[in-house]
Amino acid sequence: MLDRLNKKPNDLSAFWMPFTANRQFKQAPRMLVAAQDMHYTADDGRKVMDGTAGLWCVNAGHCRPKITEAIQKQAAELDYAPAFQMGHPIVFEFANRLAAMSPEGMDHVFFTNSGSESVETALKIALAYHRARGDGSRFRLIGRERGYHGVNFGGISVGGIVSNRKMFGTLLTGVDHLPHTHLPAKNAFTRGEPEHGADLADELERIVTLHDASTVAAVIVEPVAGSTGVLIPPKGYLKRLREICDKHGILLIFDEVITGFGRLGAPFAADYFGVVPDIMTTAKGVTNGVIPMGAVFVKKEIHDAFMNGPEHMIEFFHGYTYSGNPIACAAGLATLDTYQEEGLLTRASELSDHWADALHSLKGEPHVIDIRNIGLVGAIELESIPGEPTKRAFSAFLKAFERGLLIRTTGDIIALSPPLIITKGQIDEMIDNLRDVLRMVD
Ligand code: PXG
Repeated sequence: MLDRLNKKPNDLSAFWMPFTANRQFKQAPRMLVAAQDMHYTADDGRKVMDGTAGLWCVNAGHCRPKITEAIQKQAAELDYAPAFQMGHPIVFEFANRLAAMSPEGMDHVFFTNSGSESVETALKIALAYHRARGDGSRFRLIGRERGYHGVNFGGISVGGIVSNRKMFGTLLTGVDHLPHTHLPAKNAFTRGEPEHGADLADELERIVTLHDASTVAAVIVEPVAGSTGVLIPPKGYLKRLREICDKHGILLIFDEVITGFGRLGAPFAADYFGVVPDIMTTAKGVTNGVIPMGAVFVKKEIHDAFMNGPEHMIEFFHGYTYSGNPIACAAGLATLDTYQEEGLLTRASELSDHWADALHSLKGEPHVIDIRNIGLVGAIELESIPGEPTKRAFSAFLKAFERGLLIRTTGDIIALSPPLIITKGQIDEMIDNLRDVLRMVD
C-alpha cells in the first residue's frame, strides 16, 4: 500500500498506451504539455510544430478560444443529460447545423463518441435498414484491403489491416474485401488523383456476382485511405463504386473520419469527389478533436425506413450513454463557428498547390520512393531497410520530433496532415525540416 502511495506521479508504468511501442516510449518518453494553434510545447519547453493535426483531428489548430469557452460554459450549465428518451436543446441544434452543411440528402445525424463507434453504427444501420424494408437477406458487408475503420469488431472485420485483425479470432462473418488501390508501379509521384486504377472498382462487380447481390448490404470505403499511408482514389474510381452499388441496391458508406471537415479542401470528401454516399461516418474534426465525438450522417430514405411500427416503440436499438453529450455538442458548435468564420473548410483547396509543390520538392531525397498529396494531406513513402520494415520511418519520426516537428508514420510511410490554419511559410518550414531529417536517417 505504502509503495503505491509513494509512487511518483510521473511513474509511467500503469498506463498501457494505445498503438504505441510502450517499452520504447517509457525508456525515452516524448511528452507534450501544452499546445496553441500550430504548435505543441514539449516538457523540455521546446516548440513542436504539429504536422498531423494531432491524430488528423485538430483541424482548426490547438486551444482555440471559442471552443474552449463553449466547453467551459456548457460544463457549468448542463453537464450531462440522459441520451435515451430525453433530449436537450443543443444536441438538436448541432444535428441541424451538421445536416445543413452535409452533402445533398444526408438529412439525419446519429451521434457517437469516436470514429470506431461511428463505423459500428453505420454498419448496423445498413443491416437494419435492409431488414426494416423486408430485405433481410442482405447481410454481407464489403470493405477493402488497407482500409482502416477503427478498432471495434465490425470495423476490423471490414477493415483491411492485417496486424489489426490477425490476433482477434473469427471477426464478423459474411465479410468480403475489395482490393486496395495503391499502384506505385504505375502511379508513383502523382500529384493529386492518380490516373491508373479506376478499373479496380469493377472488382466490386465480381464480388457481388460471387455472393449474389441479394445478399450484399453495404460497401464501406475511406474516400482517401488515411491510416495505411494516404492512398488516393484513382480518377473515376469512387463514381464507379457508386454506380455499381446503385445497380445492385447496395448501400455505399464513406468513412470520412479523416476526410470530413475540410481536410481535402471541401467540407467532405463526398463534396470534393462529387460522389454522395448513403451513409457517412465522421468523428475527429467534428469537435476539432477536443472532446470525443462522432457523427453518422444518413440519407432521409434510410432514416425514414425505420420510422414505422407503434409510435411508443424504439425504432433502432442502438446508441451510447454519451451520444450527443452536451459538452461535446457545445464543442462541436463552436468548432463549426470557427471553421466558418475562418473559411477553414475550403482553405485546403487554396493551399493545396503550394502544399503539393513543397511536398514534391522532396523527390530525390534519400530513400524516397513515392510522394502523394491531396487537399492538405501528404505522404512520403520510404524504401524499407531490408528485413526491418517500419524502422526507417520510425527513425525519421524520432529525429523529426527532436527537431521540433511532429509527423505520423505507418509502415515506412510518413503521413502529414497539418491543421488547416497552417500558413504557406509554415508549410515551407515543415518541409525544409523534413528534408533535413530525411538526409539524416540511415
Ligand atoms: N475510420 C477512419 C477512416 C479512421 O481514420 C477511425 C475510423 C477510428 O476512429 P477512432 O476515433 O475510433 O480512433 C479512424 C481513426 C493515423 C491514425 O495516424 C488514424 C486514426 C486514428 C489514430 C491514428 O493514421 N484514424
